[in-house]
Amino acid sequence: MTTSAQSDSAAAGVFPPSAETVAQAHVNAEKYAEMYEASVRDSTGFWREQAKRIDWIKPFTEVRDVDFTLGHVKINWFADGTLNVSANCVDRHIATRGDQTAIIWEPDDPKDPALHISYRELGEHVGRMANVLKSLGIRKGERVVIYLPMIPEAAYAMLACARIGAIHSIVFAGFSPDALGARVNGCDAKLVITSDGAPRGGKVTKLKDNVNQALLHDTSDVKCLIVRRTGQQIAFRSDLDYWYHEEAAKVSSDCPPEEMSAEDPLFILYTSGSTGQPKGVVHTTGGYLVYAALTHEVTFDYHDGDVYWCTADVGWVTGHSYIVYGPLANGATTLMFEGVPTWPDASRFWQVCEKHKVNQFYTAPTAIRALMGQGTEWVEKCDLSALKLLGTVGEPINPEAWNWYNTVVGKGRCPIVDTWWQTETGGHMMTPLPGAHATKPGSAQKPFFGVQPVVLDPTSGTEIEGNGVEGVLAIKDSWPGQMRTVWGDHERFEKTYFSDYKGYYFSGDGCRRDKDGDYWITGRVDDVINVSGHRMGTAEVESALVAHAKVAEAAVVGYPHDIKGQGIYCYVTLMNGEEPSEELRKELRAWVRHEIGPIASPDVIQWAPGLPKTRSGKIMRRILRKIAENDFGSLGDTSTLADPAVVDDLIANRAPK
Ligand code: 6R9
Repeated sequence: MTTSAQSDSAAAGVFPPSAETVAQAHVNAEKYAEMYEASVRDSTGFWREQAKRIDWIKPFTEVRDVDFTLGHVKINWFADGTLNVSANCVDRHIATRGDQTAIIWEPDDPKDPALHISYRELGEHVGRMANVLKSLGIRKGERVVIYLPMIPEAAYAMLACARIGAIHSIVFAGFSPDALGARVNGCDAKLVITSDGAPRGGKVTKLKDNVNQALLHDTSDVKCLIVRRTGQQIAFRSDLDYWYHEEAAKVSSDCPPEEMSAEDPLFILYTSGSTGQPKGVVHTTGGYLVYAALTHEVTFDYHDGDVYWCTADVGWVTGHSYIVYGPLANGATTLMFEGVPTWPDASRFWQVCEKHKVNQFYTAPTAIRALMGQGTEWVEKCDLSALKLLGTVGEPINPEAWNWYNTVVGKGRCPIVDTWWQTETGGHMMTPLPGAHATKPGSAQKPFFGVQPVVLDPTSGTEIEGNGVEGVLAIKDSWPGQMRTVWGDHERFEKTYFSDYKGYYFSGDGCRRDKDGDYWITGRVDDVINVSGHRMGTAEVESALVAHAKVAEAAVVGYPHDIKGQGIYCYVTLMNGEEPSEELRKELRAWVRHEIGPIASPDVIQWAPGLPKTRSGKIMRRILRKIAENDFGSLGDTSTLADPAVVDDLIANRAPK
């Protein structure tokens, strides 16, 4: 029942939590205020207490050692403590909840049976896989690339690496062989774990073939461990390839966990930035786990016995923190889904919710928008009465999609947590908490415990105080889940995040703080675009395009796209003598997909005889963005261009979207 106070607020775009939500929540408004204040006033005391939620082998004495000064950036949490992440996510639960389901696995094809893997079984799988890794010669500190579909073995592989102290680097299975190869080389991996094929939406990607192509020019001896998923034919490299099921049969499931320092790396995850090739974001052991576990419990208001489902892929940070590490550290039941929202039909998500009685559901705005376009009947025919909470992540959510999610999926009774965070932050940074905040469609609302967001003036870099202000978003102090460095390039780490605004961690996002002090993310302020919640550097797409023999120059920008949030708009200048054609457009699209992967497929390619450049040769992306957005009235000052006529030509010859 909606009270009249609630419906008045709803009309104003504010949705207070129901009395029932507040009553059951771990954190209500008073507790949030009190804990937040304590977390900022006494960061050391707060996190010393929170760190008790995980098991330490040797307790830490020092909570934090942090410096954000350019040239001296260091971030250490709980540094002299030791622990093992897999022991925390698996072993410690076996005594108390060994028979409880740890992972529900829902396969791509709904006709195939789901799996329920208990904590005890998870322990056996992880131990066995850990012993297989050891038998293949993987030692503590070495890197293992995981290139797998969304199958339980992906979680086993992550935890097996953690168990023996190997550092995993997951590459999303939708990435091309080239992108995979670059990441394998980037972290100097000794082993790639993959599968024969990856079923998704009824189609199969030949993952092992991709690995073979990726390693084709590799002169080192990268081994490959292959999980049998589809049973299809593969090209087996006899000296370097191993079937997982054969190796697993040779080892025991008993593998004692390695004692790791809190600051030993747990994983590397490559992510896009505004310049250059993707960088390897490094997360470490103790702080990351404390932060992933606490945010999972508090943001989703997870309670023992709940069934929690995050629809992300483990190839992205969301899958790391909120399918595997956070939930399993909390002894939760976490659902892993191999498929896609629209296959066999647009009710798949909701059927899975009904089938497994999902209590918390966490997805991306792009999926909501895509499903919204299919109509409400796909949702309405499913029983969603188990749902207690909905979440979104990855990009700003437009109020229309938020309202649809709220009314059609949540029936107006499930709080929506719009979680703003990044690969770099390890876990949620700003989000409403279900029992503490009245939500507003599109607002990421309030900082999580220990997070001190500031709105900076983009030019002067000074903090803009007060409410009703807008600027760029930075964070004032460290939190345990923060990334520690860029793999192999600490200087790049400092330059990317600590050089533009001295003394702060710079997020790359713009934001607004409204009159109530609630935060609204306005999108990236750098050359990163967000396509269907996937982060991509325009520079990466540009370098893929110019690698094509017929392309002389390319500039890539984002433009508003109804479903994807942002689409990829490419301005392409051809080599002298090359003629634009539809065929060439198709060829370039296929080329980029091949170079990076289908997620980078250009939406629009416009032939550009010239690009707008300053006299010093810098491409003026601001103008290209405006043209891509059809916003010709506000091109701004074009007088500094070397050849202002270029702009008229680009406007006159816009490509169809
Ligand atoms: C977790 C994740 C990070 C970028 C981030 C921002 C955008 C993420 C958002 C959001 C508005 C939200 N972003 N969550 N924008 N509202 N709730 O997505 O990590 O892939 O590294 O992307 O995504 O622009 O800077 P990642």
